Amino acid sequence: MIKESVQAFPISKVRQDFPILHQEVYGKPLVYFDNAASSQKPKVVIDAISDYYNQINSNIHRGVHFLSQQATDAYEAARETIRKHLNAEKSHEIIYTKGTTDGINLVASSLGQGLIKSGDEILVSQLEHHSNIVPWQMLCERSGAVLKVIPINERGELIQAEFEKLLSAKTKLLAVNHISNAMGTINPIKEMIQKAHEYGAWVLIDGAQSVPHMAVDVQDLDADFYTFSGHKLFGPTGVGVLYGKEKLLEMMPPYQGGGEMIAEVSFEKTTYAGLPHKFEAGTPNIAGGIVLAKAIDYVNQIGLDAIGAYENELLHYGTQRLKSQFPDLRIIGEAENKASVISFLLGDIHPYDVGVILDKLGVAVRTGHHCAQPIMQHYGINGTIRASFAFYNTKSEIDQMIDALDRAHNMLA
Ligand code: C6P
Repeated sequence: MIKESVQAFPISKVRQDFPILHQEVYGKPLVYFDNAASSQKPKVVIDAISDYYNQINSNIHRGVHFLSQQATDAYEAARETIRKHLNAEKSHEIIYTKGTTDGINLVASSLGQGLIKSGDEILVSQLEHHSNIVPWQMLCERSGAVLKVIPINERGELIQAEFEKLLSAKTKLLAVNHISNAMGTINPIKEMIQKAHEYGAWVLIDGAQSVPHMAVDVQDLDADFYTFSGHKLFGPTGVGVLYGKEKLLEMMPPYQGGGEMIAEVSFEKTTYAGLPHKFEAGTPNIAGGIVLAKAIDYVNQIGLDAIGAYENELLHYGTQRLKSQFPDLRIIGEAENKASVISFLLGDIHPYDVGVILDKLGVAVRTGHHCAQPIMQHYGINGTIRASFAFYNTKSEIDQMIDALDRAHNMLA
């Protein structure tokens, strides 16, 4: 029996939209708590993929024929849906990518072609996913720029006083996530962007974990770049978005060369297309872009405020149940402002062993370092067990996880 939320979130109706949730694994009802890794897809999204291939599949921007026009129109209409969703000013500030990692690499690679130089400083934080560390390290190696790291406190929050100390006239870029995937910390990015701008630095926000759970307004935040992945936003894999301010994107050289991104090619000289095509070389993930807009429409129909409030309720219920059930449980990351992610350790049991038992009892969690090894180094651990909730999860599922953890604890402690 699914418990309805006290705020009357339409959970029963929502769950009907996700066919994959209604199955058993190893004879137990599936509980999917690995949403931070990749979320499940509503039927409208799944259907839209087959509609695209059944009805309008064709290459875009280059055909005069009917199907190509249809596909181009749908792809560009989807770009406009994404623009509205992020409240970007112009639709050519929306660049389609393969995902968050691709968006960050695009910016790092482009800025690395002379816009970031030896002696410049790039600020990242100890909370970052490897995708928001390694591309900057590679850029530093190539350019002679220096990487600086904003430290965290014991609750897993960025230490703002340390951040301010690191800012200087040398700071060229701040690259920080909106929400930490490993611990769920929500960072005060609006204030951080404002402070970085006081020193003339550009700011890239890794929005992989925020866009699925909260409304994002890039103009209100004044972010220079904001990037996310479709597959965490209830859309397809292999597609994502990089928002960039027009004046920066105009100034930046292309990331990759090829078809689509040119104005004219000759062996003597090639000129590049304008935005957004300058950054979209080759045939893109056309179905992915179109269907991502369907996922955005779906989420907006439910409402991101309602989603955020419901997920917050799950976070508090889950945290309270875990703490009261297991005296030897340690939560890693207890930020005051936190998204629906609980990372924890059960006594001194290895997270992997717990994950394997939970799986056999139908509960899908992620174990390990979550591609955020610097966080694990901070806490002196190798990894955690991570339960990450989405709006189709329920308190009854949390109860099923607690029962499964109880079994694991009895077997392994
Ligand atoms: N985090 C997780 O289980 P891609 O792979 O490009 O879609 O997203 C990379 C990425 C970047 N930043 C953050 C904050 C992320 O959480 C992720 C993906 C997954 O936490 C897979 S490691």
